[in-house]
Amino acid sequence: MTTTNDRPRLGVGMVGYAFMGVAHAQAWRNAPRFFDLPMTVDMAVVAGRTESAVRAAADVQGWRDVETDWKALVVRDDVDLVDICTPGDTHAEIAIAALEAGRHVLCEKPLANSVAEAEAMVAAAEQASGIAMVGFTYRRVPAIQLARQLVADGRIGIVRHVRAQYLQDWIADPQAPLSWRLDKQKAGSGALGDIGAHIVDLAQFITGEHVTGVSAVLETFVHERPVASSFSGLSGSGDAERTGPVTVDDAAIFLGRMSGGALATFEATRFAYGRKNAIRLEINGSAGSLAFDFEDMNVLHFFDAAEPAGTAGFRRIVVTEPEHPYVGAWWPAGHGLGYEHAFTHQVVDLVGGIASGVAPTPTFADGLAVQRVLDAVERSAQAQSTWTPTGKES
Ligand code: 4PW
Repeated sequence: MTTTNDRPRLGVGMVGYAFMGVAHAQAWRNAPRFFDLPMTVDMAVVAGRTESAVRAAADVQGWRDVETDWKALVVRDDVDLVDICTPGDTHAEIAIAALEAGRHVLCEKPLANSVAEAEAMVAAAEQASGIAMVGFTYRRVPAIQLARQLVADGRIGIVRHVRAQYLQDWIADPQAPLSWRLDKQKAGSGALGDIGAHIVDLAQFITGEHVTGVSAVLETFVHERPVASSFSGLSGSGDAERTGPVTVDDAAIFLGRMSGGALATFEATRFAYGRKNAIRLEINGSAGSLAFDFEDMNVLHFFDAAEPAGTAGFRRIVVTEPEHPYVGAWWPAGHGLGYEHAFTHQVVDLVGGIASGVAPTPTFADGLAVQRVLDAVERSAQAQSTWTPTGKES
């Protein structure tokens, strides 16, 4: 086995260090410790606007140096890859600058705040020498990989239905404070882009099909919230005296048609009390069904319609055997993986892609494909063109 020192170095510069930055930093730290990577990862530098805060984050997360301006980070000699963990309004500018500077890019989802921005990012990626990847991390949960494999192997036959939900509850309380995720300028949209983007990507990833059209409703239930006095992760406390507007959707529900003929339903909400990070997918095909819930993320349920009716039933597959993708690098069978592992797998595949020169998916083009669906959802919800009133409206 080659020693770490024989391998080419990959200098990483991360922009943003909050929730997503924490998740990405642990991935950069852990990937080389659990996987045999073809490159030596150097966690060179992290950027943030406030020097004291970014220094504190660098110490905790393991970055060698800090910058207070991302523009300085992307052109540093010790940075080969720029990892973008900022709100969506900055993705396009940072990614395009980094690609033009010859850097590889990993960009958090959704790719951008608009189709136009996402198109510009795809155009920059096409011209660039570097690899560009978007962080639809849940693709790299082993049970999701197994679901895709079973569909590709024809184990559920022709896909008839995709039922996809992403349910959280962190703003179900009207007193939950404002954060950038509730600000259209920063986030582009609300539940739709923040979590709906994941289930659109997963539906397309697992089935190998794409969404061809949608009919949507969006709703904002709470229009005014306390201004945050502190915020971390997905929770914070609000100022008792001051409120501000919510400018995004709280929930998005839409029907879709898939390119292979399936009907799909999508629901993204942060108002589902008791559901913390429930990504629920059920796929029904002509020969069987699959079901997954991220809150039990090491398990995939599989129904095989060929089994005798008397004993048929959903089989609970615990996806922790070493033969499943990524799993063998971690713990013995049955010990399970968590939220953070998919971020580590993302780094493993990205570093492998850079070393081999073959861009890993999801590419920026995949990110643009999801962005087009989000945009269609917003246009459909605004137009209400396929909305047919029942005649009993109140
Ligand atoms: O995966 C999810 C994100 O994409 C996280 O659980 C939170 O919701 C943070 O942003 C979205």
